[in-house]
Amino acid sequence: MGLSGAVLLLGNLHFVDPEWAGLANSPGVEKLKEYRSGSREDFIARLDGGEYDDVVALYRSNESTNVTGPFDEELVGHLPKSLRYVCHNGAGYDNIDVGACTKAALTQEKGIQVSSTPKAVDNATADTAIFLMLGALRLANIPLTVLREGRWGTAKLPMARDPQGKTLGILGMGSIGRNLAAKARAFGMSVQYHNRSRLPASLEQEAADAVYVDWDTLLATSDVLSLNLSLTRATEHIIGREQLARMKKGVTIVNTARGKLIDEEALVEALDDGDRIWSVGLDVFENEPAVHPGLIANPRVFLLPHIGTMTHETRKSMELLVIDNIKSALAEGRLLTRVKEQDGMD
Ligand SMILES: *[C@@H]1O[C@H](CO)[C@@H](O)[C@H](O)[C@H]1NC(C)=O
Ligand SMILES: *[C@@H]1O[C@H](CO)[C@@H](O)[C@H](O)[C@H]1NC(C)=O
Ligand SMILES: *[C@@H]1O[C@H](CO)[C@@H](O)[C@H](O)[C@H]1NC(C)=O
Ligand SMILES: *[C@@H]1O[C@H](CO)[C@@H](O)[C@H](O)[C@H]1NC(C)=O
Ligand SMILES: CC(=O)N[C@H]1CO[C@H](CO)[C@@H](O)[C@@H]1O
Repeated sequence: MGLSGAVLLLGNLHFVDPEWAGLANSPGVEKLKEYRSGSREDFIARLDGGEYDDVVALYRSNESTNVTGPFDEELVGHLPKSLRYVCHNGAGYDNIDVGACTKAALTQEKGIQVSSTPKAVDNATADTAIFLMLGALRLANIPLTVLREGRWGTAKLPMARDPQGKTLGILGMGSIGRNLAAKARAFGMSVQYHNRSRLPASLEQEAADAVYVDWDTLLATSDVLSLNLSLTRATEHIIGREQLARMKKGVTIVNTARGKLIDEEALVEALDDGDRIWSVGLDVFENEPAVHPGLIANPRVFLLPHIGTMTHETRKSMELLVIDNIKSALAEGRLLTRVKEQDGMD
């Protein structure tokens, strides 16, 4: 059961302007409207003035936070009664108050459903984890710096490590973790994982037959530990002083998920304490874009400025997935990738 009405673009598009224009011919789409730039005050005034009273679905670019401010309870309170779907571009949606959208059921006829773009980020994020893992095992920061500083030939280069024969431990076995597991196999690694619940056999197969182990075993026996779990109150600083102390001597730690999963102060201390940690590879930080000076100062740390999904192909796939969510919502009354907090909502 589809529905019809206008679709509103909030913020900018980078790759899919033609597909956005093409949406006008899609079932249920009566009109395309755009609010690419402006301010929160202006946008709210237009909402209150009835300019968007025919809008049933909204394309929300991640950078639209920059235009309208956060998609919080206040903003949700001004949305038109006609609005049923918010299709967000981003795997993370911490800048949307999903609870307020769900609760809008009290004022809206049926509440507002929200979609994000998981899956589309899997390959790029897993690739980044592999890149960081190899970079960290190779202590790549040291030779890269030596070359650029013109010290090749005079500086001493360290002997590094291969991934072959090592054990990769993955914490949080979602679809990114499973993608990473399959890729790690190609480097001759054995893969183990820990998740709050063990995966069903079919998903373990997708994860290249990764072996389920308990938390202690994961910490004590992984040569490389990669984090791929969501940040919640329960997982903040899941890697702290105590966990670092329980890790295998000479471990390499990789994080492409969220910076706050690691207590950065404790990590810097552990890095500075002899050879307990071989190396670290990070794409995310506790207080981005600030990076702990102890990490910058340590040559065994391989750093990236949160570029996990920053490729043409992946950013385009993400934008296309937002368009596909809108199409499916209007034609069939169903989002393709609704956020898990709204499981069971209808
Ligand atoms: C999305 O926007 C938030 C700020 O609202 C920013 O912190 C985050 O890095 C952005 N993510 C992407 C993938 O651009
Ligand atoms: C939005 O971000 C752009 C750069 O990405 C910046 O030039 C502009 O000033 C920002 N606008 C607002 C309203 O913060
Ligand atoms: C990741 O890449 C593989 C190989 O190209 C492809 O088959 C797969 O569909 C991609 N995964 C996702 C979730 O897009
Ligand atoms: C991992 O554990 C979490 C929490 O129990 C669960 O929500 C998630 O579905 C698990 N992952 C898989 C793929 O089973
Ligand atoms: C923080 C982060 O990137 N977590 C992701 C790990 O993988 C699961 C499953 O793909 C995602 O749901 C999380 O967002």
